[in-house]
Amino acid sequence: MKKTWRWFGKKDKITLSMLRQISVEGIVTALHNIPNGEVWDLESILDLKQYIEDAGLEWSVVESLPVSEAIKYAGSNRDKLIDNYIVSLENLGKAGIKTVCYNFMPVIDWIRTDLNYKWEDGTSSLFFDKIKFAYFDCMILKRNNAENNYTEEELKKVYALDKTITQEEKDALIDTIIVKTQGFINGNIKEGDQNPVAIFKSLLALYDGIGRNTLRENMKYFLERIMPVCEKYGINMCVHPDDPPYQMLGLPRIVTSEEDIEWILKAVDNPHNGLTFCAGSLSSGCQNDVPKLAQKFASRTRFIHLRSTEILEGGNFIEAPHLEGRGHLIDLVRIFEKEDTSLPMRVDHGRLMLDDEKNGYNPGYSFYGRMYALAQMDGVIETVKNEIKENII
Ligand code: DNO
Repeated sequence: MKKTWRWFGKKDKITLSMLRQISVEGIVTALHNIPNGEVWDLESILDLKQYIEDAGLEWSVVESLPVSEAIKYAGSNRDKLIDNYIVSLENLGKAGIKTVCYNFMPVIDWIRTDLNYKWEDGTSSLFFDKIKFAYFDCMILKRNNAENNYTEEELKKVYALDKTITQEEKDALIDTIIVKTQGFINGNIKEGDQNPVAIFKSLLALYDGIGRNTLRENMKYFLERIMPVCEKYGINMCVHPDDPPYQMLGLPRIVTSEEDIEWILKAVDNPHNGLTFCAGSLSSGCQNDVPKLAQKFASRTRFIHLRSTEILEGGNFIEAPHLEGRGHLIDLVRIFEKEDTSLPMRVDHGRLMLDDEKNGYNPGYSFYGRMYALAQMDGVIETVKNEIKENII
């Protein structure tokens, strides 16, 4: 595996020279300054590429080249937006950057209710609390028929929470779910936007009447249109699973399970239509046996996110330490190292620890936390390489 790191560009407080010191080999990044839907021009791509190479690294993966909402819900301007996407891919291809991660989640990318869940040892991590999420859905968004998505027992807890929750806690929940989490990965809503709940609701309304089948067809349409440019330049598209991998907020989610992934890979059966194997996202769905999925989809995997979660009682889930939890990362390294030793891998979502918070590093995208996880995985990778060499596995 090639050891890569998600870096948020020249403004990232974590610098490339820091990454050189901790054995990172490749960079995963995007042109974060270009608004969603606009073309990534060749000059900007080459400029960032050169900046990365000057630091002795390479730009291994684009994460993400975002797919605009109108492509997902098939708005009237989707063809124009796909044309722009194709030009961006062409420019990336000309620059020799050939692995492109994207997702096809409507409106909202990853979802957590808590970005600073405290562990007993003083570190903190991301957390998803089903009741808090249901509270956001039923009592803050007041989505039509939201109650139908929760059990009676869950709703009782939601109503009980309503009696004790403070305005400050409500604001924090809104900020976490639809502003902060989305904000630093270039989501639909940015820090400073007025009335994010109203913006969010109008985005949800774009998907009224759009179910899983329609979204699948729209994804197929998008993939079919971009495959020729991918073939021309040898670009591998790799879709990121939905995080968490189940239906939420009445929105269709279509990259959640073995059946979903199989559908996508078969619908456009082209080696350039590949997968980002995000063990963290997949492990937070109880339907998924992560090593089994890795085994099945290894040959179409183009990029790996090593991260693990633990599903807790009541539908909550937490980011597990990288060597624990439902991600079974040691098994995954064995599977993927046998498949292709050059697959780019990044550790994902480290804890906040030591000086991470003080230095203003983002939850999930910490420095010390990810460095620690990278060192753990580095040890696993070297051990597995040796197992393969000695014919032990
Ligand atoms: C969250 C990330 C996602 C991912 C996108 C890819 O931490 O894994 O935001 O980058 O879904 O498009």
